[in-house]
Amino acid sequence: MKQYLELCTHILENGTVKEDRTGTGTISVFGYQMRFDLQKGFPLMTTKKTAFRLIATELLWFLKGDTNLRTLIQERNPIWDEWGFERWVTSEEYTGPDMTDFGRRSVKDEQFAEVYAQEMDAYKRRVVEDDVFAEKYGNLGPIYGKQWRSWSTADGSIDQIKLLIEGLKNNSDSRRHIVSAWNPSEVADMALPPCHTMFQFYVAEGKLSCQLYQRSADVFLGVPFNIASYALLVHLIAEECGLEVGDFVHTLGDAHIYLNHMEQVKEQLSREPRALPTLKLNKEGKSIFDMTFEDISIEGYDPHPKIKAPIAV
Ligand code: THF
Repeated sequence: MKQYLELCTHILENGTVKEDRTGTGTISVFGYQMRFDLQKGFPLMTTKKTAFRLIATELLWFLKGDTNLRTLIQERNPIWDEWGFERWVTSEEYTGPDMTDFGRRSVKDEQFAEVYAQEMDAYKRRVVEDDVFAEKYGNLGPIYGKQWRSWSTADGSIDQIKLLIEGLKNNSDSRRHIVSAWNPSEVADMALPPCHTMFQFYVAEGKLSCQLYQRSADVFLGVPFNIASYALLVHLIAEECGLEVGDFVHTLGDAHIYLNHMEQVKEQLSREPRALPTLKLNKEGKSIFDMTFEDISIEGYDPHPKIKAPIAV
């Protein structure tokens, strides 16, 4: 994953320090592109241990059209917790301890971190146990799953993934194999407007390639997930369409390293990349919409140890 380490170095050498929505501060560049040949192995970070299970269960959640946190909580996937929790603690109904700015405060203040952990626990338990609560506060709004599988129109909805698969099967040379998650009329209702905003597929010589335009890229925590997630998507769609995998092209808009991730990035840059793992799919006639995590595995993954970092909310 030389490409990823080069991105980090490029930002450190050429980036501008800027304020951001979360108040954490970043160093960023605007516009960058990486390319991963998926024939050469599965692009899961080898310079830090990366939780493939979380990446795969998130992608399957998107593909099922699900936008409720309940499913992820049941799968022990915590990566969207903060965004559901934020909706709950900023609502009129919430009457517990003050959770203003919980992301940053929980890093700085140990006592607060404990109260926060308790509130988060209670929130997650309620999303799993209470249907009415889950409907209201487990729901992240019309994020990826909704836009991919049921983009609202005046007289119904559009299943972009189904159309994509049909298009690839029936008219592979088309230049319109596009899926958009950025729906301007619904952005305001989303817990977080989509970071990976649109992608395009391309077929040549029996190989399926994909390019993603990502408007905002959290380079240390998000990008390793995003690369592996789209690589997995290419494998799934290729399998469905009887194609080999080609390239994943990753185009970034605001590519930033949070200032509280600097030490972690430098640690990662000091490490030597290792051989990439391989992906195994056990599809057996299942549609990609019915696949579960048990049908997907990673072999030969031997990364350097995990590097911890706080997520900006
Ligand atoms: N918000 C921010 N600030 N960055 C993001 O990358 C991001 N996402 C999704 C939505 N909002 C975002 C959520 N994706 C982790 C990774 C990806 C996430 C959210 C969190 C994370 O904390 N990873 C840690 C721990 C994982 C583990 O438990 O093993 C890691 O070390 O990788 C971008 O799409």
